[in-house]
Amino acid sequence: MVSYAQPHHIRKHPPKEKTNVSAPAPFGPVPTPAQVAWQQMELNMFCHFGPNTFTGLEWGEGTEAEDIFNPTALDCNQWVSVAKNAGFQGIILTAKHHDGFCLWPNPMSTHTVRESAWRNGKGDVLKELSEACRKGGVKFGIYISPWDRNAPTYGTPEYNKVFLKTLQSAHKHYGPLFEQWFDGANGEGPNGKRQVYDWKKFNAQTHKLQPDAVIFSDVGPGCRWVGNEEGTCGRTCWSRLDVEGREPGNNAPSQDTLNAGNYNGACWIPAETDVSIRPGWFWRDSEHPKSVQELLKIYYNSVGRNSLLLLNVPPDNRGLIPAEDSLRLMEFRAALDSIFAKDLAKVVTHICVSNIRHKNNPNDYCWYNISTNKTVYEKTLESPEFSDVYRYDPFSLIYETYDTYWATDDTVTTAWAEFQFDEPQTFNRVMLQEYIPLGQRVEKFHVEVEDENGSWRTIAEETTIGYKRIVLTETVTTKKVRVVIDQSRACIVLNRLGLFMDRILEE
Ligand code: FUL
Repeated sequence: MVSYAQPHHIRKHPPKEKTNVSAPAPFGPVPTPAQVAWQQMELNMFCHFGPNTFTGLEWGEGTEAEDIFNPTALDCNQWVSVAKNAGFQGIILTAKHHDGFCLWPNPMSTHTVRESAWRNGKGDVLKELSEACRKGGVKFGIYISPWDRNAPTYGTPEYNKVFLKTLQSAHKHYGPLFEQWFDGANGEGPNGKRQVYDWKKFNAQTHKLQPDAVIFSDVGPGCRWVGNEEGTCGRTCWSRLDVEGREPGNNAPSQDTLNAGNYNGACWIPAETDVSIRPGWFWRDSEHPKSVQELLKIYYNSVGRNSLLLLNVPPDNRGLIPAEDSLRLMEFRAALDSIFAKDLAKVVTHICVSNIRHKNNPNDYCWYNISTNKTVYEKTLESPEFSDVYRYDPFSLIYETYDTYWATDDTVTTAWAEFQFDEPQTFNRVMLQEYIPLGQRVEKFHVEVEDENGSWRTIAEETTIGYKRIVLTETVTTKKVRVVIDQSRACIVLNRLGLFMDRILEE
């Protein structure tokens, strides 16, 4: 066996730009830095908690006595430690659900923790959780439902002012927030009327008070609902959406559109997949968490399809994440680690690509042609030039540094990258990432492997990649794998290619 150093040991830092090759121009709408940071979180925890935790309802009436809310052992540090150990980057809490009950002493309401018996009306869940998150290094976000079945002004123009002040009271005291979650539900209030929401003002004030908070709703503007609550993002998923003339709720794009995005959508509004670990959003004694297998499927169908997974883990009536959920999350984490901790692509010995962005680079110093009829560039780990730096190096595909990528010439929208190994590798997951700060480009690709007889076989054909795509394949053992980008809407800009073996959901 040939011994070689693993490339990520050789080059710890992102390559510096050594040539004067210009970077690819952005294609279409692109994410803001806050949207990129949000997407990189990948896995967040949702906490539905409030009067429903004590009544067993999914949608409270708004008439529940405040005293119903009385967790006996609330400990937000426990929520944070469960979240951290499970690998969640952020927590989003239902600060106010449709029943109107506020988990903080909102001055605009008389239906809050302040009016409850819990801690003699001195408790504040938003304060405790935001502090626990800060201490634990987990980002904090809130869900504040515009629909309010308790607010007396609901259904009148006055309510929009009350709601703006409600937002303000939460945004001013418990930030920084990484996400503001707006539900589109728009039912009747206590007087039987529906509200005409002033979304423009809700969003503008949120941006002003919490500039880094990505705003979730059916239509963004920061991120969008994935169109279902089953944990399934579209197999084709564009992070682009047309929202002109649209609003959350009844006037939202169709659920299919939310699931797949719009091919030519004018705005960058990536999909967020919200789903509960249990059948309901709120805790109930009679319900139990999903299996690790189900959670893994959800992970592949969300994070693995260019979406972020917001997994709801509801605290119980003690104010704690139940042991069975936290155990399940630890099993889920162990499963993810068993699959993704070892990236087989990193033991690659040769990477060949059909094109590399190199025009204006007169020396073309570390690549040479290995094919007569195609322009193919190759660099091996043994080659002395390996430590040379090159900005659009296909070896960027195996480095975890986010801002380095393999890119093709501007006119090249079909290309392939071939990975060769000294020893056969066995895998069934192919992970790809586009460098989304420059937009989303790929619309068709496939994966091929070479068998022992030297013939190539296609093991997967897919459409979009986006921030992250994990392709599920049969289990293959091979010394050569090729990712072929069949169609891209502009030159190809890929920053990761990983190969993994999943022995838990082997299909
Ligand atoms: C829905 C709400 O109506 C549910 O109660 C839950 O909060 C879910 C996350 O969003 O639209």
